[in-house]
Amino acid sequence: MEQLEAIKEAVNKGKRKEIADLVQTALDNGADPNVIINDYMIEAMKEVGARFEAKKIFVPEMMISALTMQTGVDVIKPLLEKDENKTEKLGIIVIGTVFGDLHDIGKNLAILMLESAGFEVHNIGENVPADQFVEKATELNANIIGLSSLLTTGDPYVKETVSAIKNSPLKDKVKVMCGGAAVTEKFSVGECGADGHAVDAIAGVKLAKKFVGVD
Ligand code: B12
Repeated sequence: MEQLEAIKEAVNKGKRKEIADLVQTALDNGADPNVIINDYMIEAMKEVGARFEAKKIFVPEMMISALTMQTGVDVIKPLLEKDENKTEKLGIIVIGTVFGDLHDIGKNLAILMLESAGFEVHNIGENVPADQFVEKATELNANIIGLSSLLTTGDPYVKETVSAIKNSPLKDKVKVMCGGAAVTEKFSVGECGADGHAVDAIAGVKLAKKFVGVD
């Protein structure tokens, strides 16, 4: 579909004024909301990241693409949001981006998908120190803590946060899952001791369901 390529192009080039109409038209023509996000918007952001790395663009352009993606996701959001009539929750999840890291798009998408799957999710924001994950999960009696990390400079904070959780009374009550472009299964589970790693938001939902014993 022509609009799907136009959506990718709009995120890539940061055409923020055009994105809402493009997404709405694609939806009206029957495009799947998950396909728009995963196969076109996220793909565009990967290309943006690669151009940034190659020094072809700089932080402002990266920011405009991010805002464009957010504007597009806002159009899709109501279609993915939880069914308010579903009263029984699968579990309580606390999610934040680790200390030093301000990236929030992936975390927010993971939250959207987890909520639409039936979890109660508490977004504790970005640049979150280790002890705040522990405090919030304790206060809310959470079943799962989700960490998002996009910067490799955040690796020590992923490690510190997982350690803080595993050295707290939450140890036997809460499962920890990690996501975001900077973390791998090997690092987050193997080196930091998290209970699981999710390559994307869909994998995050599968993992969270596994943690609470639902399939
Ligand atoms: C957009 C962007 C920005 C925006 C962020 C805007 C925002 N509101 O988030 C801005 C411009 C602010 C920015 C700033 C910086 N950025 Co930046 N950014 C990106 C970019 C292009 C896209 C990230 C993104 O949103 N992707 C789309 C989302 C949907 O994907 P995602 O985050 O991976 O999330 C998915 C999964 O990973 C998963 N997921 C994510 N989190 C979680 C959590 C859980 C619990 C679960 C289950 C799943 C999950 O689900 C999501 C959906 O499937 C990436 C490139 C890239 N390839 O990632 C660089 C990138 C991450 N940035 C980078 C850098 C270097 C920076 C800066 C340091 C630049 C600078 N010199 O200032 C600053 C750091 C600021 C800070 N302190 O955080 C580097 C990091 C390199 C590294 N190895 O560490 C990257 C990789 C670009 C590059 N190739 O060089 N950035």
